[in-house]
Amino acid sequence: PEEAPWWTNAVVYQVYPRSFQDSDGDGIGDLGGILQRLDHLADLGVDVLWLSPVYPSPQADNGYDISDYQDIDPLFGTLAQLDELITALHARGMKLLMDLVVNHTSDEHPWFVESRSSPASPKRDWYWWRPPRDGLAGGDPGAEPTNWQSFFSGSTWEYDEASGEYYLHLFDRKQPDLNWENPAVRQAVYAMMRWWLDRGVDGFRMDVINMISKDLRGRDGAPDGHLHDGPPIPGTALGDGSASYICGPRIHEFLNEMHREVFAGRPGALLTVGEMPGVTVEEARLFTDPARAEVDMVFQFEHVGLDHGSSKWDVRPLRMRSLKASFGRWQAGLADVGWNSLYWDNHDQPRAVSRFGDDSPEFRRDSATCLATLLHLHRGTPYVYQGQELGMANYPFATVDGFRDVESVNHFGTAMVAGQDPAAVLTALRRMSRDNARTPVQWDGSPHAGFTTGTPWLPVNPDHVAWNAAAQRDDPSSVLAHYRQLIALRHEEPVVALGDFAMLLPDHDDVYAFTRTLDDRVLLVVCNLSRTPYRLTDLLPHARDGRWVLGNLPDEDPELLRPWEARVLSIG
Ligand code: ISL
Repeated sequence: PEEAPWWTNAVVYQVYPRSFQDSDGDGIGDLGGILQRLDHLADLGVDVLWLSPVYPSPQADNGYDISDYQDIDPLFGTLAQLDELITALHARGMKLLMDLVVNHTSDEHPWFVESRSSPASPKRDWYWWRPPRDGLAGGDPGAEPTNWQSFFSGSTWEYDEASGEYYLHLFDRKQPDLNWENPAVRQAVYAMMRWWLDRGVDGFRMDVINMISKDLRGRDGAPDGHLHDGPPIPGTALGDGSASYICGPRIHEFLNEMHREVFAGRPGALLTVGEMPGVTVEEARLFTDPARAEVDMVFQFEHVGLDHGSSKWDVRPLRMRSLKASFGRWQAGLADVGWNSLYWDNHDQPRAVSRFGDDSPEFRRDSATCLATLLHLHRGTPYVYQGQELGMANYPFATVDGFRDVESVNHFGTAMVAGQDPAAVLTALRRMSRDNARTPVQWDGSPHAGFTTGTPWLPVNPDHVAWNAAAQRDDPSSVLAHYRQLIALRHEEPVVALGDFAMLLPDHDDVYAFTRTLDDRVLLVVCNLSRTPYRLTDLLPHARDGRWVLGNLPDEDPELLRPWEARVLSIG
């Protein structure tokens, strides 16, 4: 068989630069700060650093609104520092993955400024401009070309008085969507990507890349986009347009073209990961089938949607069994072709220890390490989000004024206009807001946790006094030490990277168990996702003869699986 790609035994670490480490006292993390903290990454043993956007940006969505693709925002530093980061990472055997945000630009990007300047502009067609609905005046309620709801509340269409037309923005109004139907747009993006690869970056994490192909054709291809209205969303005047832009008609063609124009034939070990909300297992098989040359792996969203009701703000209790069913399907679906990416945390999700684990003082450490073991022993490439390796938890937001994220702020505003109960909205924000993941990394127990000498842009979690990197670094029982072990295990044991996955006890409510098998090496992984102790040998008799490989609690009683205990045993 062909040699497995290098990223099958790699672990990726995500840095959200604004909250990682500040080096100049302005309260916002920067490249200088990342350069100071590379020892932390080396000590953890990660292989790749994925850097969330550092490009020039008005920061309407913390850098996911880019106004210049080929420079660094002074907020974060300079291109010279980015070059320095590439060199420093490579010297330590690590790689740099840049964030590629090309579904949309900032409205302050020169491309959009030009596009907006006139319907006759040669760049008009680089974005999605549409007239008001037949018979309605632009700007009137309901005159939007389609009824789609934006990810960040309100319509996806913003009216432009000057030209009497609307432009499309799936996210904030300051994030107009690029028109990938236009070949000149695609070539401009590919040229920019080649420029970064020539500079030495090792690949890209591609933001909402499964949304770049949109179906806005009307009957006979006429641009009367209202034919694409989506099903109504209860409680709003808007609809769900996702059928017209999630994995749209030309998505595979575009990604294959990008591969050909940017990556094919390039020397070096590159990595591409497509962020794909709403992607199905069946689509993911196509995206990650090496023979199709699209992307190496995708981020899917099924498991982080299990506690969503009608929206992410309608928080539902999470059944561990549905988590098993979901992960199990993805493991099976991408077993013979394709590849999984594995994540709990990122900058868009609440902290996993608070959401899937148990962040009470008694079980925080054990549930953080249990969840980590579960994830890292799956087949796929694990991603660690900054602070996850320290057991960082959700922030205790007291009032709505504490939130900074555009999604949270817009949601609160919209909910108030709709007459919802402010206390209930605050409760949902506390659980689900993306700002939970965006508080500064807790480096030590000092007042701003070693993150900044100034005032942090988002406050440090008060729990940093006890939960911080300095306290954990030399503690063999820490969350940090456990992550170090899991990462080393993937490097050392081919079965962790490449073994076949088989789910055990699919109907058990609390115990998540599976095997990984490669030739005659078999690992049994058992994780107790609850406060209830179980007799392990009753559940899984073959655990009795297992030899200890790794665990998150001291190896005391082989018969008993304690609350939030995780064990990896060798049974082959
Ligand atoms: O967090 C979400 C809202 O509930 C997701 O829908 C999120 O917006 C989606 O995962 C896309 O995320 C990516 O693109 C966004 C950006 O705000 C996110 O930070 C980014 O990860 C727009 O660029």
